[in-house]
Amino acid sequence: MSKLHERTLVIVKPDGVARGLAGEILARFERKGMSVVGLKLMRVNEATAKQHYAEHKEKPFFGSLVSFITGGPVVVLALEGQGVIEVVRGLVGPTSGLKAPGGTIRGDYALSMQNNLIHASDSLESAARELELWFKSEELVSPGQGSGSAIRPWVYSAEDQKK
Ligand code: 3AN
Repeated sequence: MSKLHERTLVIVKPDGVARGLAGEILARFERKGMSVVGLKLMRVNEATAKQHYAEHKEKPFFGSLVSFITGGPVVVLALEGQGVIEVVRGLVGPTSGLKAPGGTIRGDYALSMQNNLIHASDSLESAARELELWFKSEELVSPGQGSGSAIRPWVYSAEDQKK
């Protein structure tokens, strides 16, 4: 697949939705030049939450993590663009809102370790697994067909577009 079509999964967690920050968070990714290829507001059931956080199942905070994310609606995003997995993690910032630097989403809007507004896939493997868990294939648009297609020639150089 073209490097411009790398995809990642982002979840605006219940604290972000309840605080009315979903639009603000989405706008940051749009302004960076990324393309939205999937977007929905939904309630998460316990089974999906447990699957999503499977790597943390032995951690002491697992139960609280699952009840937190199932406790209110979330906004789920699939984003596409060059290097998006790493770039989104950079924009989101470190896990704790207390430590995340200003300028990052968590640094600007969160003051907690658990209530840190947002989840973002951390590798190609987890992005593939999480996109499949959260989106049906018909809910995602084809590569290159997401939002912002008109600005793509300005976001990417001619060299980038050959990748
Ligand atoms: P990140 O979301 O930065 O990748 P992970 O994958 O280490 O962080 O943790 C998943 C989620 O678990 C975090 N977003 C946070 O909500 C929660 N979490 C992580 N560590 C703790 C902790 N020590 N206490 C409470 N919640 C935690």
